[in-house]
Amino acid sequence: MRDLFRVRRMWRPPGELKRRYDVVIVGGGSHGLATAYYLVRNHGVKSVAVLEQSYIGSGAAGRNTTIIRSNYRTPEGAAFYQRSVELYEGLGADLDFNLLFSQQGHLTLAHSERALVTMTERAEVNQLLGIDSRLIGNAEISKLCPELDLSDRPTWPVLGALYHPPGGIIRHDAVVWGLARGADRGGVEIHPYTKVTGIDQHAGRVTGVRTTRGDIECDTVVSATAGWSTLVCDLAGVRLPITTHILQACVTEPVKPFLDVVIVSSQMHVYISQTDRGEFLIGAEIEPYTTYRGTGTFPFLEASAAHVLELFPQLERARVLRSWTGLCDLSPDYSPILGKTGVEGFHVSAGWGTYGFKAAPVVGETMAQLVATGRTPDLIAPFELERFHTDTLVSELAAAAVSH
Ligand code: PYC
Repeated sequence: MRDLFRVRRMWRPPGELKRRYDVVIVGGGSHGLATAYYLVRNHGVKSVAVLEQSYIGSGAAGRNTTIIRSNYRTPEGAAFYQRSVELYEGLGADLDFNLLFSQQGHLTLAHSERALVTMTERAEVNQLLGIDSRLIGNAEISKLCPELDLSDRPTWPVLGALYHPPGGIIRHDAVVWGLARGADRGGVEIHPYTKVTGIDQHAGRVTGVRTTRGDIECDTVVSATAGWSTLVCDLAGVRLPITTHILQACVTEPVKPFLDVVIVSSQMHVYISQTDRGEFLIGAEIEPYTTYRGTGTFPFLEASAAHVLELFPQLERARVLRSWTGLCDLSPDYSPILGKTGVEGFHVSAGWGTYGFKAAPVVGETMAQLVATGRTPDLIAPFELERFHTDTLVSELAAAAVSH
């Protein structure tokens, strides 16, 4: 009888912090947990602690809009995100946990002749880079999304779309929980509510971290802290060329399922999908000002609602259930900053803007490889912090987020 009421935990409750681990990962979001998971899975590195200042998945991993895609414009970005989609495709089976990954297709709408030209070019570049992506007309859009208003009623009628069939959505909290469980089963310790307050070094090499629960010695520290990256890297004396902005999103109350494709309108800075719970998930572009503000704004709700109704007037009576903001760490070239820094043994995953969650598995795989072997994997070599000193930027501006 007692067993009936026993709580089945997905990972062990945190115990005391040890005095030493081989690897300390700062940030218990999708990138930190994925790095821990692949360290164990691919390299057998088990002496790993993941330190999270709040509960796991409380940062960007729990505040994104769950979109997965790989239709990037640069060879570096396309190869990187393509690998991420591949890993996401097998991740549920790998973790033995249903991540509700729905590769329902991703449509970026064109509302002008100019946008059609840009999207034709983007489709061609995507195809050259091996990405499944093409321009489609309204007849095909209407088959994929019969409920979308394709008439000339909207202020900016739809003229076509960039179609990316492997794109889709996934349950973000399931990704966090599945990775946490996988890492925990491999022996990784997960310590929520443990804030890093200092990073110790000796002779240019990391030697440990200080936390609100005591000091730890270690050989390697990985910062995977998204919007907080500049603050954590400051502790190591590593300056990142990053500004932190907020991105806002909201969901409506659940309605009967009718949207099974991701719709993006760059013109209106809005993207929409329907979650497995039936909610319409609506997001906007980042706010142009820098802030760590955690509350949303009414202008976001007003503008997003107006834009969604241009596309789906039948949602007129749907009520907004909740809204939130997420912190986005934006780099100057809209590509991530990944790998080694000037401090030996201190590695970063940062500069994610609004496209970090979709990279979680490939970040985990490559950062784990870097930590375990000391060598930077080819896939992330173009994204090293060093590029801002060697002027070898990877400009992903044209495909990074919704409004480009
Ligand atoms: O890069 O796909 C994306 C994205 C969606 C929402 C924000 N960014």
